[in-house]
Amino acid sequence: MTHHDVSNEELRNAAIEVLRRNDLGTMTTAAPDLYPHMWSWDAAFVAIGLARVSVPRAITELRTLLDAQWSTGMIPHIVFSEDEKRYFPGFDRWGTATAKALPEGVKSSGICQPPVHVIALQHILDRGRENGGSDQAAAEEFLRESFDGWLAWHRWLATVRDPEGVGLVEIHHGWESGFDNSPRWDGPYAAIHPGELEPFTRRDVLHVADASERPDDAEYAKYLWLVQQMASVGFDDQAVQEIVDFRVRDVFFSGIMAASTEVLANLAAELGRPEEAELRGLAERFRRGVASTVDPETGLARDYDVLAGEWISTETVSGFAPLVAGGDAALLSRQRELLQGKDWMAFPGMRFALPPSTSPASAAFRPRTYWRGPVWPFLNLLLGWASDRDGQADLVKTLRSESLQQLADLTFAEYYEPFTAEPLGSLAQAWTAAAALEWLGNP
Ligand code: 9WN
Repeated sequence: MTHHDVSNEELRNAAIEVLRRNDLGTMTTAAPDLYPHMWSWDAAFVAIGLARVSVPRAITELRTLLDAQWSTGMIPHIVFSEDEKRYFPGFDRWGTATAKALPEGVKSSGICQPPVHVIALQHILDRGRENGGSDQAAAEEFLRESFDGWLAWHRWLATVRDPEGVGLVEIHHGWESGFDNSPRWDGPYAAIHPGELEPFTRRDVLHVADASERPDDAEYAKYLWLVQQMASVGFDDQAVQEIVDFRVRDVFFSGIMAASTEVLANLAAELGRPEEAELRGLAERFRRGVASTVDPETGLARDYDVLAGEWISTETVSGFAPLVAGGDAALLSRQRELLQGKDWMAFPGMRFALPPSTSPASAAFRPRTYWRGPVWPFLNLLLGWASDRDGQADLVKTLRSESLQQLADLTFAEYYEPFTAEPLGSLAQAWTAAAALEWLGNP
């Protein structure tokens, strides 16, 4: 099936329509049915897409998210809308209402997601400056207004989540990675044996065509067990780290941390802020941390299981964290070769030359199951952004043209089967539409 009859204008209009339908006014839901709330890293990508349509609306998206920032500096992974019914676990089940750091009047989860936000802020500034006038003024005002919030967020990650300064962010739930049921986490989850769990009924499986596209029930019990553990200590950072059954240094999260902190350092420089040097140092620390995980044999970056004391070697797209982080030229060039090689973008028979979440060459590969194989469009946009930063015009061109063909089916699916391009998970997913808008550029 090809979609070459779809014009860029049709694609753009359809993507705008998806964002409009997910728009609750001051937040965009991640998807209409499956995810009726705001998700942290989705919101960053959504802001990138919105900035192509309306700079003020893009600013509103990031402002809503930042308004939910905890007093510790953490930006929560879900900001709940008033929709109580469709998503589980909702605000009540999270048990964050009594957490000391939750701001008054905010309903959020108690964990975080990768810090893509400052990269989105830079996109908003770029669009504002291209447009000039009131868009430019609003974007620059938002930078001044929000800088301290982003600074607190990055400092929280660098201290609370990397207390030893190894340059890797420690996560306490697979959900914090954004790669929920990736084979990356099979080892750490295998070691978790949930204690007594409050009863629950899943709702996510009601919103997809086939339950096998989602994590299974045993996986869900572990996800909820970790939430219950954190709630039992009031989501206190120190206490959580002491008791939680999942402690992993997440290399892809750390790669985003490195890239995003470098952008924040640039913004600090622009504002003449004294924190510039501190931020440059942090970006370098995380770039090195990411590079230090690379398996010399496979060339892929690895996560580290703190509780088991071992490296996690899987063939997932997170192995390309150095490409996001930036840094050492030799490492990056080897990684680009791998990415474009036969186990990834050039795997035989794939519908588009786009990296699947897990390599089809891996025994862990499942073509239709969530983070175990399907292609996730927002990730390709992130890889494109980093490649553009590093002057890799050819790679950007390939990622862009393949992505635009994939997205021309106009379903804006959450993820796609790599060989058939079947749209999977939720349709009308906001960050997929946003990726289309950003790839298209200005009309
Ligand atoms: C849990 C919203 C989010 C994404 C994640 C994706 C999925 C949630 C879920 O959906 O996670 O946070 O319920 O499965 O894995 O990356 O941010 O789109």
